[in-house]
Amino acid sequence: MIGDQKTILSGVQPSGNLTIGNYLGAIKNFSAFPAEYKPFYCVVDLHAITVRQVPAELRRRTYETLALYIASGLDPEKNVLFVQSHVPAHAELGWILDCYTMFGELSRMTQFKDKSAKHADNINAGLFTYPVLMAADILLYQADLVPIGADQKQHLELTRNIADRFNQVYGETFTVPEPYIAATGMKIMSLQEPTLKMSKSDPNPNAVVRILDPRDEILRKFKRAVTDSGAEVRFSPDKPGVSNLMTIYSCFSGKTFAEIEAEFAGKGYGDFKTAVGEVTADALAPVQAEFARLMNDKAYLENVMKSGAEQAGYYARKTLSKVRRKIGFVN
Ligand code: ATP
Ligand code: LTN
Repeated sequence: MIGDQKTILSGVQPSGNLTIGNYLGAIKNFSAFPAEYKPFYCVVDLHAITVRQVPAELRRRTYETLALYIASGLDPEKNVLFVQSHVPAHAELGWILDCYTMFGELSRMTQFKDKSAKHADNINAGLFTYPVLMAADILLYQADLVPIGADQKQHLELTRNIADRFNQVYGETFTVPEPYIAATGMKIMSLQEPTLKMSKSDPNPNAVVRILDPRDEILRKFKRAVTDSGAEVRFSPDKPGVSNLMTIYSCFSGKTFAEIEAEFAGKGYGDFKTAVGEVTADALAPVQAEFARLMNDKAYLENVMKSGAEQAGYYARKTLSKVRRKIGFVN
């Protein structure tokens, strides 16, 4: 809450080619909030370097992620779109909040455990304190609502604990945020191992459909998607593959699970997988076209970044100066 205005903040890492999991679990929902909320969406490049990045790729993906935000319906006139490292207050508040976060709390974070296992040669301190930087992102803008995929719930719970702890020591300083997790699309699973999250860093290209995949590739990946025994299109825990495809189909078509089950009653998995591919490719086509147009206009994207950083910086500095005063730093 800034003044009497409710705020929203979320972020996506520029660390890979975004998947339909990122799209359905996060970005697509960003434009669906009522106008009374002031929305902040950042490209979290500081978070991305917790894993080794190729500099030229990081730079390109930062532009791409911003372009995808806009192509997915976020109007820069109505949303503050910015790059995290352009607002130094994130790193500053991150450090301060490190001192109000316990080692034990961070040790319990499942993303840290997963990523440590995946990057065993580079378990750096930033990977460990990652969730504190995320808390800083959120608390700087006094966010009331944080749209995230289900995998980020634990980080949000930690953010709430840090905010509560700080407020208890120093008096009301931070808004304690609520997660917003969309009912469907909260967790899109891998097309090859449907019990695992679809992850943009999955080494198996067939497991992941990317927002920018060409139409024929989207169709091919869905045709190869792993399904379950039986031949019935039915949403059920013992059919993780089919249920995941139904979730994707439902998100892109707006149809309910019951409608989808009726539509494919008596038809095989083959027809169903073709339909999921088509509805996905159709839904992504306008996003891809707009993305291509934006990527040809770097100057425009840089203007958006600049204006976003100015606006975000204004609010971030306000919170940071409040925090500094409460802690006892000399201004
Ligand atoms: P990685 O898979 O490499 O760990 P990621 O895609 O999970 O990366 P982010 O780029 O930080 O990580 O994710 C951005 C947003 O997309 C987050 O809100 C996250 O919860 C959401 N998200 C990511 N994958 C999925 C998925 N499979 N289903 C739903 N939401 C997802
Ligand atoms: N940790 C998130 C990305 C992220 C984020 C945020 C999400 C960084 N800062 C602030 C919401 C709010 C991830 O890995 N998906």
